[in-house]
This record gives sequence, structure tokens and C-alpha cells, in this order.
Amino acid sequence: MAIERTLSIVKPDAVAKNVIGKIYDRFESAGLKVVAAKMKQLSRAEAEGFYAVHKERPFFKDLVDFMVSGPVMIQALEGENAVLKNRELMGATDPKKAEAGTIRADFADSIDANAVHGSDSVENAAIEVAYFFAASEICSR
Ligand code: IDP
Repeated sequence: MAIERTLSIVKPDAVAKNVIGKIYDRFESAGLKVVAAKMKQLSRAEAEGFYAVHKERPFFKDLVDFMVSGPVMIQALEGENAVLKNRELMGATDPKKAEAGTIRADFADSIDANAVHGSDSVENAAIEVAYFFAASEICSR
């Protein structure tokens, strides 16, 4: 199996609920390693740039408003099949549809405030990791 990297964000709702550690435990228990991390208050421009692919969608403004509503915890995760593994740990976008035991089923409130972001492909993961981390900030081990 391929060792991959993926970009994960603990969103403002989950940071406000003080469950960063519980979410990190899900990653580590599944064999994913945190190889870079930073807590950050995103600017509007950063949030808009990160979600540029959604800029024509009706929920774009709400999504950006939410992502700048408080600090986020951003991490690069590394491990076997990291992209898909992280998506499985996260659960469906809408927490009402997320499988029991997933991060979103356990910690998310709504489709807007849904606790975590995770890259959806290896290609996007590379772009998203580079959006927030310089190569020198990644401690692969
Ligand atoms: P994902 O985060 O599960 O990959 P995406 O489709 O990439 O989902 O959407 C990005 C984010 O935009 C979602 O996590 C969610 O917060 C928000 N979002 C997606 N679809 C809707 C919607 O229909 N209404 C409101 N917010 C949405």
C-alpha cells in the first residue's frame, strides 16, 4: 500500500468544543502520523483561496464565514492510504448521514459546522498541504 500525505483541518466548531485531542486520537489510533501542525485564525482571503473550487456554490459565503469564525487546527497526516483512511475516519459531509463512530457523527453539529476537513484525492492533498505548509515545516518520520 502507498504511503500518502493528506491535509486535515479541525474546523472552528471542534476547536471551540475543545476536542482537538480526541480527534487527533482518531488519527493516531488508525495509524496516521501528524507530520506537520499549526493552529491559525484564517483570514478571509486564505479561506476563500483554500475553498476556491467551491466559489460558485450557493454555500460558499456561509462556508467562508464559518471557517473564519474562530481558530482552526491544521495538520498534515501521513500513512498508508492516508487520503481515503482520513475520509473514512471523518464520515459523510452531513453529520446526520455520517456512520456511527466517525468524527463527524461524534463531534459535528450540522453540514456547515462539520468538525473536520480532509483532502479528497492524492492530487488535492499535495496542493492543500502546500497551501498551508512549507516543505521545511513537514517532519516526515
Ligand atoms: P467535504 O468537506 O466532506 O469534502 P465538500 O463537498 O468538499 O465536503 O464541501 C466542503 C465543505 O462545504 C463541507 O465540509 C461543508 O462544511 C460545506 N458544505 C458542503 N455542502 C454543503 C451544503 O450543501 N450546505 C452547506 N454547506 C455545505
